[in-house]
Amino acid sequence: MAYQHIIVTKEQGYAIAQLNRPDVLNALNMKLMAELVEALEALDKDEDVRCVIITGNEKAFAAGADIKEMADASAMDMLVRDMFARWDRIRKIKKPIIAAVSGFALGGGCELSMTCDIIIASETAKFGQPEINIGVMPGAGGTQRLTRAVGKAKAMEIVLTGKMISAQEALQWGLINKIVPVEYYLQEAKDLAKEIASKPPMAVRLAKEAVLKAFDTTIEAGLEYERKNFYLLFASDDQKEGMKAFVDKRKPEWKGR
Ligand code: DAK
Repeated sequence: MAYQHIIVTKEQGYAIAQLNRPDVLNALNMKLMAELVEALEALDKDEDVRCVIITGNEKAFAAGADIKEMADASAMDMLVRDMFARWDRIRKIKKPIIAAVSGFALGGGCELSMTCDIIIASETAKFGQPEINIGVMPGAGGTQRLTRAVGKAKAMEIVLTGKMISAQEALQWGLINKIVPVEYYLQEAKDLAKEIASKPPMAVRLAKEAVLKAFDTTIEAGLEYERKNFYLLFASDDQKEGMKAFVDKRKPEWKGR
């Protein structure tokens, strides 16, 4: 499928969706977001794909939503564009998504990375929610996901000052998983994607679902949800295969069923 603002490539077991508006630091306009959501939903249904990487380029993951596209919008325009619905669809992707971030991940770019399940950053990555500097505030999860990731004190500092934080700070504060030299950040994400793709897909899917549940439920309801997913996996061929292979001292062969 040909897209205008993203490049989708498929490798053995995983796929990469690269944001591709380099002239504007991958600013997320409506067309790019529509293409990204469409691509992610197609990859979610593709049985050959077990993990997805979203990346940008060395200079920018994404410098936020496209300010030029929003500048003259009225509240009604924003409502009618219904951008939230699109962002919500990313949250509903069942396969694991890794953000491979280098350079700027600001505003909607930072929010997009936080919507992913794992963030691998290059040493040059810079995260931030600078919306306050242009008269608004985060609108795609920045106040919620950032606060859950780094806690209230740091989230307040980032959201209220609009300052950027370095990859090192992001790592220390628990926002990202790992920092690697800029030459390797995509390779690191690919290695991780390959590793996840080698696991039983149904267990991966239900485990992702259960971890995400922790964000919007009580501990009691979350534990119950986890237990049900755990039981459900005993209905899968892969559970039988995984445990039998362990007992037989051989490598399991996953069917994804
Ligand atoms: N939008 C449009 N163009 C952008 C852009 C952006 N966010 N960021 C950069 N560009 C463009 C610049 O205008 C420039 O284009 P030309 O002037 O060459 O035509 C080109 O990219 C290169 O940028 P600079 O010349 O500024 O490059 P520098 O290295 O000097 O500076 C910078 C890099 C990242 C510090 C700077 O570009 C910058 O401050 N950019 C804006 C960052 C920002 O404020 N981001 C937050 C945007 S608001 C929602 C979903 C999402 C959102 C809201 C609602 N819903 C679901 C409802 C998200 C909102 C936002 O993200």
